[in-house]
Amino acid sequence: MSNTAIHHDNYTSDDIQVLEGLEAVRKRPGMYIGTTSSTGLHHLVWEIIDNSVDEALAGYATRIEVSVDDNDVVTVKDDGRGMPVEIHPKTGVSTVETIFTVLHAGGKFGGGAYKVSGGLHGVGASVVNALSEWLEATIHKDGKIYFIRFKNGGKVDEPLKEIGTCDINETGSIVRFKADPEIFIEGTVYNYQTLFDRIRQMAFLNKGIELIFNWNKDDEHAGTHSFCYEGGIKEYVEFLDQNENRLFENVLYCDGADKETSIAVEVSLQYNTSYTEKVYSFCNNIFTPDGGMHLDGFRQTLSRVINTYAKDNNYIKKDEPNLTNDDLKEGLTAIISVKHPDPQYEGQTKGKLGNAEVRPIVNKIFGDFLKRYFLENPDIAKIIIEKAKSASEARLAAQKARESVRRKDDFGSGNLPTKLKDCSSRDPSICEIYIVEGNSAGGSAQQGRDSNFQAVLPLRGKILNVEKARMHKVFDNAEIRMMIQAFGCGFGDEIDISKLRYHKIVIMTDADVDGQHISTLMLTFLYRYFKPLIEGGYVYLAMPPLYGLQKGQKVLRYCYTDEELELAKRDFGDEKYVVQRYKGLGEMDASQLWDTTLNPENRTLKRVSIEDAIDADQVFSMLMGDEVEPRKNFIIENAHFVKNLDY
Ligand code: TSJ
Repeated sequence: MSNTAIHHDNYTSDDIQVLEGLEAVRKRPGMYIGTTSSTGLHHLVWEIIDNSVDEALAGYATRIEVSVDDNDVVTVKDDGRGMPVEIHPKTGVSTVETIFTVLHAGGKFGGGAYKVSGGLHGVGASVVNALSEWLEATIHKDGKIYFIRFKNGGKVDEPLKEIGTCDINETGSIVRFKADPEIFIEGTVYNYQTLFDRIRQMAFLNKGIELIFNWNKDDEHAGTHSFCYEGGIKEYVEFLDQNENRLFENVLYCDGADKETSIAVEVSLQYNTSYTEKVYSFCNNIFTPDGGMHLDGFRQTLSRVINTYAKDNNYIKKDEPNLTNDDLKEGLTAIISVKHPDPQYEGQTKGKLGNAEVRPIVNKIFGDFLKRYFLENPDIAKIIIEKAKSASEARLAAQKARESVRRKDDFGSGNLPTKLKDCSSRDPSICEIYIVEGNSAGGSAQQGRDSNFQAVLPLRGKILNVEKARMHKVFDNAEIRMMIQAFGCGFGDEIDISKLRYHKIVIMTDADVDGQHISTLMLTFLYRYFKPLIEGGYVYLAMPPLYGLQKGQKVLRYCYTDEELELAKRDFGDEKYVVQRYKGLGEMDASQLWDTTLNPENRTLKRVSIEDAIDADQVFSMLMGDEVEPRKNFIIENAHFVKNLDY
């Protein structure tokens, strides 16, 4: 029987639909939250937070507190109006109960304002309820405190009741829930960094809202963080550029709204001395990794206004070509954030904003602002134009350099670098290339490998730090040229994965700080010039053992971590052995290297994946700073563990 039926007599078929709804969610959770992995678990938190953010965007809440307790219970609390408690005319039960038991009911109770919930990830609070072991809501409203509790995937446990009184001015909603471990295959443990990053991002994207994050666990992250940015996305750009040298002091910022469509637009931007761009677009607080109409409008306008100004002021002569979008990208950091009452997301992964009406609105709001800003700040206009002109010149020089590199090395002719010890198979799906630090390790790898499908490319010393170098410099580097030739798939914008010669690119370095530095440089290089290879999951880190338990010449056992060593020591009882610490790959002979690091039967590979472009970019510029510790952590955290990989 429908759980709503117990609250009124004449229930209709609509009410039975209610319970079926939540059961459908439990039956096919993937349909509602995409995945029941850790990502899906975190979606539950986003969904609940989004409701509070909506209340804040509507102007009624200013403070949102998110807490995670030791037992993986999440609490979200806001100081808004408090969820409506009166009987809902359609369902005959309280509106709050309806919100938690009717699929997609959330959006229908709001009034007019933009809804974050119900957007790309928004599935409604009822989905969270359906996928929770239990869920409680406490509401402060009209001087009264109300409470309702659900259990076992959304069944009413305690119907809504008044449990006390409070000051008439004290209003708000508190939702606590425990995700259902029967649904979430990877468990219900939350990731600190994931929550931290998203909560901070929400604070950047919604200026003036205070977001508090309590991590009430007994670990190294324990504590409270409060995020509140009066400058909003202006401060977001400052944050993204904290490790960069800005070209001028102020961040450009504008906002505006189109009355007719209720579309609101915010843009902030700054230029720095680097050669890469960090431009991120959002709709309704959701990152749109594939851009869309808001991003198109931004780029069109930037180009149009800058070129018009440059021609009018004789920075570009009448017969000279315009600055291109590529010229304007170098060193650009920008956020484009739009709010839309009815967003349409397009593309395979729904990562692109499709609403065509957004583009002219961005053109108008950002264009009017930028024209005026340049008139009032000609010195800044000059700095930006000169940066773009120098990018344009460098691009022409790089073009020539690329062409000469291509000719010299015969890229695309199938010629391979002499240092490459190739494999005999020509089936890329089984071929692997080990990129090995140092010549001696390269020698062991060459002898130890299975040359049917494993190629080895030894690199000498540290490859160029590509983050700080322009493209033509990058291609002057011999080690980098060898990699490009060996991969065979082109580079940059011209990558053709179907030509990639190896479906596993394995970076193999010593397990020391130097080795980690080289891995980082390699990943930066691949990230900048071979992004599709990382996105496609073709890049791995080899995991050589740290220790060997040796008896005479024989290695009894290899250990890959300190914990493993401790366990191994306990297992050995009376056996006599010495612990050998491998300082470098070169200390292992060919057969040891095969046994531990190359043989697909025994080895451990970590697949490198970049899930979030923003974080990755941040990480990469952070990595290029002087601190060793964050670099180390990156390598460890971003390499996803894949043991005995066999696909
Ligand atoms: F839905 C939910 F459970 F996910 C949830 C909603 C969770 C949390 C933590 C907060 C909220 C929420 C909902 N916070 N504030 C509101 N506001 C309303 O639902 C509300 C209140 C009053 C009126 C009104 O017209 O008087 C309208 C709305 C939408």
